[in-house]
Amino acid sequence: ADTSEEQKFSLREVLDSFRACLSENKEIFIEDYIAGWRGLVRFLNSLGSVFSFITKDAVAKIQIMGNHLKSENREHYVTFQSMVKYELENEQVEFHKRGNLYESGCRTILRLHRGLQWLQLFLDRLRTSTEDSKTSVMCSEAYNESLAKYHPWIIRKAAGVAFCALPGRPTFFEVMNVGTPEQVVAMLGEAVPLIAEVYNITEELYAQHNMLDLP
Ligand code: 1PX
Repeated sequence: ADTSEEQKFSLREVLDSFRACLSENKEIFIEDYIAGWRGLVRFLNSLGSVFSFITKDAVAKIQIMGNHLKSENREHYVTFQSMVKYELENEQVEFHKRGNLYESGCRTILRLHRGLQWLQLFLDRLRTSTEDSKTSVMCSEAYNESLAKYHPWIIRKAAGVAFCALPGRPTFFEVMNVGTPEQVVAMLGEAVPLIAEVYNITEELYAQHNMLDLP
């Protein structure tokens, strides 16, 4: 087979990873969750280098989690639930001030988790959009309702500039590589509730342990 074809990103793979990350008893597998994020980063990178300041931070966080998955403590980094238990019991979580536990899994996943809320809001807007809807507007609305509240002015400003570089809806749908616009909308209809479920389970877990504001 043509390798360039095999390498081609499809948003379906991302969806498959987020589906695989949910266990039967509603735990979240770190490895699949991170695989989902790797796919998202690949997608964003394929849209151009304007977005590299965004992917750089996501890549750094993916890397931190990758290190945990390979570390001698990896048996504790199977699910979010096992990670939270392990890090809390071993005082690997900072609650008040950012210190030298910068690589804690809990604070790292919290950042990605906030990004997932943006994704859920954005994909839902894409799903219900019409041909003349602007991706940049959908993207910034989703951002303002989610990640923006955690970001300082300078990052919000840079994000706003990057959003303006997003391709229009027809190109965006093509790059997703899922098929016709109707097929994209159908896939989004599956993706949004799935991502919402992963988001909600994580949110509840973090709320239970008062970890929604980790520095
Ligand atoms: C079909 C749609 C697919 C789109 C894929 C897009 C992938 C989204 C990637 C979003 C990554 C967001 C992670 C943000 C983590 C974060 O908040 N980090 C900040 C705090 O980190 P710290 O360790 O210091 O506590 C950090 O300061 C962030 C820096 C730069 C990123 C800020 C902009 C985020 C914009 C998110 C919207 C992505 C637009 C993609 C357009 C398609």
